[in-house]
Amino acid sequence: MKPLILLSLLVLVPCVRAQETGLIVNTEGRKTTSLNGQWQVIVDPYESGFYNYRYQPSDNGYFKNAKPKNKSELIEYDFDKSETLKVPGDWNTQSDQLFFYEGTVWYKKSFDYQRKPNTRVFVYFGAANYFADVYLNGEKLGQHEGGFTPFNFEITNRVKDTGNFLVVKVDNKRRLDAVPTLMTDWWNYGGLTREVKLIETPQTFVNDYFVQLQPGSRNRVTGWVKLSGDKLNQRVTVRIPEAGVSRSFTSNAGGTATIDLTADLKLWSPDSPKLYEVFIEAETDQVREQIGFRNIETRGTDILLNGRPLFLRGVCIHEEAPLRGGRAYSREDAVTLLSWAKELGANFVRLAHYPHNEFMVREADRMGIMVWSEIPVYWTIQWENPDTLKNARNQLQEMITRDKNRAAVVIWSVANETPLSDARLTFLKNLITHARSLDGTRLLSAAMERHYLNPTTQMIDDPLGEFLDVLGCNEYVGWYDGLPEKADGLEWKSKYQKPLVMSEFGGDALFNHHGDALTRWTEEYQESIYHHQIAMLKKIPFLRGTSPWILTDFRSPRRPLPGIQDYWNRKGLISDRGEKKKAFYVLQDWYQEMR
Ligand code: GCB
Repeated sequence: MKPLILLSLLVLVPCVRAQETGLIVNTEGRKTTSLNGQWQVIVDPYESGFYNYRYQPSDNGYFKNAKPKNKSELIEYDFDKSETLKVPGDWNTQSDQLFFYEGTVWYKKSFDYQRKPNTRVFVYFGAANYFADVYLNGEKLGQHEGGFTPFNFEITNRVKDTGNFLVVKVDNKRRLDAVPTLMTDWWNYGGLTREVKLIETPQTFVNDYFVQLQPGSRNRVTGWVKLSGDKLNQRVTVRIPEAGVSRSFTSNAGGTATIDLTADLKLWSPDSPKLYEVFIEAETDQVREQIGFRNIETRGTDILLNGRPLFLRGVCIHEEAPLRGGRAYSREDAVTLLSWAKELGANFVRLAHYPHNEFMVREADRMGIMVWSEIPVYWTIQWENPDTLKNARNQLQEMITRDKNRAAVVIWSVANETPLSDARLTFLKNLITHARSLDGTRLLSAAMERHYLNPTTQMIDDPLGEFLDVLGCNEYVGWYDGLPEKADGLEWKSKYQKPLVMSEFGGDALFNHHGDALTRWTEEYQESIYHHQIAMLKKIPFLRGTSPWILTDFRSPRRPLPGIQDYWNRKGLISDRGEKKKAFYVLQDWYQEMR
């Protein structure tokens, strides 16, 4: 082989991908250094910081953060003289020029870091939408695909005491083969949308763990602890002091200890969201965490929490920042959104249409709100593309890895409104099997479509239903499908003896826009949809939950109607300014009745 060919082959070898050391869970419970704040950015619509003029990857791109070494040297960028953007945060709502921007933005943050001897250091990203190429001190650490899940890279041997520069190329161009694909009904907020931090760990540390009640049991806690490092064979202790538990296990040569213990526990529920302080202690590391214990299962058409049938009084939520708009990312955002859901009378939220930031699930744990969490397998994915499947599996895995110890999470959902085909069924079955192999303690669902058997009968018989624990169904009777009264004469049938969650219904209303109940976009029209829907829903014998669309108005490029939508989907029960619409109170009354 000619040296030149060999060289070009070497260049094509993919760099390390994220997660090779394993996604680190519970970052709040570890020693971290925040890299949040202002980052210097270069907007690069042609990706000239990445490709040369022949559109070949350049080895001298912006990630080098180069400076002219003398007055004659030509360098056409300068991070230090560039604008800044706040991290976490989307770029669209931080700069008017970037409002509709879809493409590449380079982010740079300089930092010093004195690593303690015998420690390891990782850089952790809560999320970057959509594709991230990450470099430290001019060298590539790796890349990550998927806009809503965390990833980390080890930098132990690369981080210097002073003068580090971390550069991230974030690209949010939509792609036909991506997850989600080209068409969505939400804003494609780009950027480092969640927190960025450094995590320092001992040489061998507790990388991940799964500590949950065994399905069907009230007192048996099972799971595993996974160590990362070179001293993998260790004694691992799980302590729950409040429950008088301290049990030790031994990790195997691969660093995994299997956990199995019994404890007298007060179970977690929305009425009593009990969380225990749990200590996971290895010989070389320890992590502390708040964990709730509860059982969620189905029997026939019932959903049982801790053995008791319940109705999921829910609402859908997008990760849209309350009041200020843009991507939500903070604990305060989570508390505001979930408090509104509570005020509505909800004991359940559907976090649409992708994994939300970790504060949402942690606050849901504290506030006693059950969660449906999903991946953006939305509308028309490339079902036959193996890379698309790999990507969806990876996003699913990262979501489950991050949130599997949250009692609040009761449902993993694998898809939203995906059109029937054999290829789609194969794809989704693969995801379901994968989810079950990672976590056998949650219910699996998907938001399916339904069809009319005749003008007054809605039928749920999507073949996917066979593989789900809970049937999810979106319907827009009264909005896309007839007028609100149409709901009155509808009967619902299902092929499956399984619980149904009506995972979406609703219609748009501009806050304070009034008219009669047949005038589109008015609060009265939306209110009327809710009245007719609730009357219809009450008659569905196998209905065990509802999550109408949606808690608050959210930005969508598909919604241009001037004076009404102005690029907002107005199906919120609450406006983008926090004002409650009439329908909010209709649902609140029903949920009050259902308690
Ligand atoms: C749906 C989608 C949701 C949309 C909603 C709408 O069925 O699942 O993402 O935003 O309808 O408002 O049309």
